[in-house]
Amino acid sequence: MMDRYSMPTAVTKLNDRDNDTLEKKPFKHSDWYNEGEQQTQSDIMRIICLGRTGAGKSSLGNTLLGQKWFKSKQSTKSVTEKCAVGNRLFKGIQMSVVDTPGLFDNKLSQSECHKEIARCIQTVVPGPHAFLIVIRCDTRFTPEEKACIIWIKEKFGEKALDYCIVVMTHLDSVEKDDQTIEQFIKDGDEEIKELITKCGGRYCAVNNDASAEEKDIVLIKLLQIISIMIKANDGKVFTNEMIRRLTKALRRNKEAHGEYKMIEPDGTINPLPEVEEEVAEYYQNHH
Ligand SMILES: Nc1nc2c(ncn2[C@@H]2O[C@H](COP(=O)(O)OP(=O)(O)O)[C@@H](O)[C@H]2O)c(=O)[nH]1
Ligand SMILES: [Mg+2]
Repeated sequence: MMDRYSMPTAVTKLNDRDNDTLEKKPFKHSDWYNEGEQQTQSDIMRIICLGRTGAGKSSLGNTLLGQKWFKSKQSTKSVTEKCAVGNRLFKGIQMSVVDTPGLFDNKLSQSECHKEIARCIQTVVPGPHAFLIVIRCDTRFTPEEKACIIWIKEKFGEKALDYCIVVMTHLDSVEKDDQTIEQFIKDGDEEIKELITKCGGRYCAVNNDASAEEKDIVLIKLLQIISIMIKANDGKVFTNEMIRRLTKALRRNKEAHGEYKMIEPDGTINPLPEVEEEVAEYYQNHH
């Protein structure tokens, strides 16, 4: 019988390439944008980490940024956590990474959740290039994680799945058992396969405790998956009615009050009340 789960060739090819080749391939902005285009604000690669508390979002964010930028915690007891932003210039690519609180935990009220969405999305206008769905490969899938596709569809719409990549943290625990991630997925939970399949077969695995060199290799793989995904999305960032409304609210605010400092040097976000209201209103009308 054929395996229910099969990876698209693009991803398989990436896995087959050896790391030497990956390291030697320089990254150019033209991988994402047309040759000759000047780098502007909109050339920033915007990535959002989503997942439950304890999934490894902040650690993954730090792996991507190459430094301990976001606070990461041992305890899964969530203190009020907020979205935050970090940046890195990596192999010619200016990245902006947004860390989020556990939006899949069902611990936040609807209005708190929508506030966090507003806070997160206003830092990635005109839209993100990628949503990373962060899960762990050392613990069982939680019911909230199983429902994450429904959550994403509900909050961002079906099209958002074209921009999702599953990132599995705690790869060290799989490797400790002398397994590869491919074996782990193949032999593992049907629901993880389903999640990966719903995300177009796009996934990668990371040990956030690995050496800086190993982590940069994972980042290169991830950037290649994002690159392939962007091409499949005709070079377009993810947008929807909510993001368009939020973008307009930001513009109106700028016209009325001038430039405002949305992101502090430490990565914390100053939310704009008008944007929060716009997003809250959008969700009221769409539920
Ligand atoms: N061994 C190992 N520990 C990890 C890995 N990723 C995250 N952690 C740990 O898992 C815990 C939760 O991670 P954190 O990034 O704070 O999760 P978040 O709540 O999703 O932001 C922390 O103690 C991290 O140090 C990994 O790949 N391997
Ligand atoms: Mg965190």
